[in-house]
Amino acid sequence: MCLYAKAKLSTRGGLAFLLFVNHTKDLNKKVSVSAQEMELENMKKYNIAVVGATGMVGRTFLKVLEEINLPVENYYLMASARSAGKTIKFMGKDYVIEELTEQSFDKDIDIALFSAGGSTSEKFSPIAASKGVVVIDNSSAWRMDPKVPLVVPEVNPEDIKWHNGIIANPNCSTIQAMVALRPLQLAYGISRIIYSTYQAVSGAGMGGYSDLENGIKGEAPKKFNHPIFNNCLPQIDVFLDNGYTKEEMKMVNETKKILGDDSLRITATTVRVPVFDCHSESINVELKKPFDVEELKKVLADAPGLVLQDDPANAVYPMAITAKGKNETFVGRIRRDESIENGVNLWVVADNIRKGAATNAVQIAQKLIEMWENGEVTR
Ligand code: NAP
Ligand code: 3JM
Repeated sequence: MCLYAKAKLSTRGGLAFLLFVNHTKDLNKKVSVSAQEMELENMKKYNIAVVGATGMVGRTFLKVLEEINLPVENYYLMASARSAGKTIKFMGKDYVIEELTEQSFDKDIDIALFSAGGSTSEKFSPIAASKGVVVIDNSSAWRMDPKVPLVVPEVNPEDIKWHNGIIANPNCSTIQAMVALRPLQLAYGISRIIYSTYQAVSGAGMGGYSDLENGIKGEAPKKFNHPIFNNCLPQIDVFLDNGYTKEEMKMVNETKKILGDDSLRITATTVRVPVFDCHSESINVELKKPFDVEELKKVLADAPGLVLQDDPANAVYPMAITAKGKNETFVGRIRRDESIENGVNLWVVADNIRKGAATNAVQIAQKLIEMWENGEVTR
């Protein structure tokens, strides 16, 4: 099922690696090959900017980029004036942080990975796009724009093809749900979804992290409205007129757009819990067709980017502490919902800053480069 394989010489340790992009579980697998198989000279290299490089997501972008080995000539790391001039170690070098300005994209940049908040993205993404840069944006600013594809590479990679300079990365809670739900949609059809989330403080950036760290020491919160230590906050993002939070409506609307089905009935309750990393979600799904639980588990076990951890007898199920640092999404506690016809319950966990943000965006970049190389998308 490999869609594309490209030679890439890694400078680290003088070893040669194949950059191997596919839609199996080994999305980012590196395969060692001999130097003779390399066609490095012929390979185009790209320039990538990381906007918001000093933040929680931005720093993870850098880690994932170090691991994935894209064909890159130059990286540019950008943040606000507060960080300009500071250095960050990346790819074994010291990079100086540049201030993001209207002139930042006047140089030859192919892809910009944005994670600098909604208003920064609203202002600077169109400027970058107007200069030929493809923006992969982590904020909610563009996600529901009909001209902007909203992409999870395991689910709807073909949507990348109709981009107009901006590709949106979904909300962290939506991404991991999509990886688990798409295989069920394909196998059985989905009519209704009930999301209940248990979200880590890292989803609220450096400020969220500090609130839990300082809260443990008895200090008052700065980022959240209430203490998060020893507490659960049934509010993520602001409240809307319908009584839902913006985070809840992001899950509802983004799910419909990614799964391509406006008729889906969806409700969500999103909760911040005193966990540093990884979001956990209880997902109740009403399927359109009858199913056998063991067959459904097999469907999930075979799905791209998803790992089945479901052995209740041995207390095996996905957990935040075991998902931390991983690029995959984990699913378990799979059981029939006996209160409705064709209902099933899932417990889905992923590293919200990796698959929920940085990993997903870098995978979009990887897929875009593959499409450029294959001629499926023109530069
Ligand atoms: P964070 O830790 O607070 O970092 C914010 C980053 O944005 C910092 O690098 C900051 O630079 C930069 N920034 C802020 N204002 C800027 C400006 N005017 N110009 C340039 N850079 C600016 O937050 P985070 O957790 O990394 O999240 C960043 C954004 O990513 C969020 O606001 C959200 O939109 C998005 N996000 C998405 C997901 C997802 O689910 N896909 C998850 C989490 C976050 P300084 O260090 O210079 O201040
Ligand atoms: C996750 O600009 C902001 O206030 C960003 C708020 C934010 C978002 C968002 O709406 O872009 C913080 C954390 C997200 C997100 O992924 O939707």
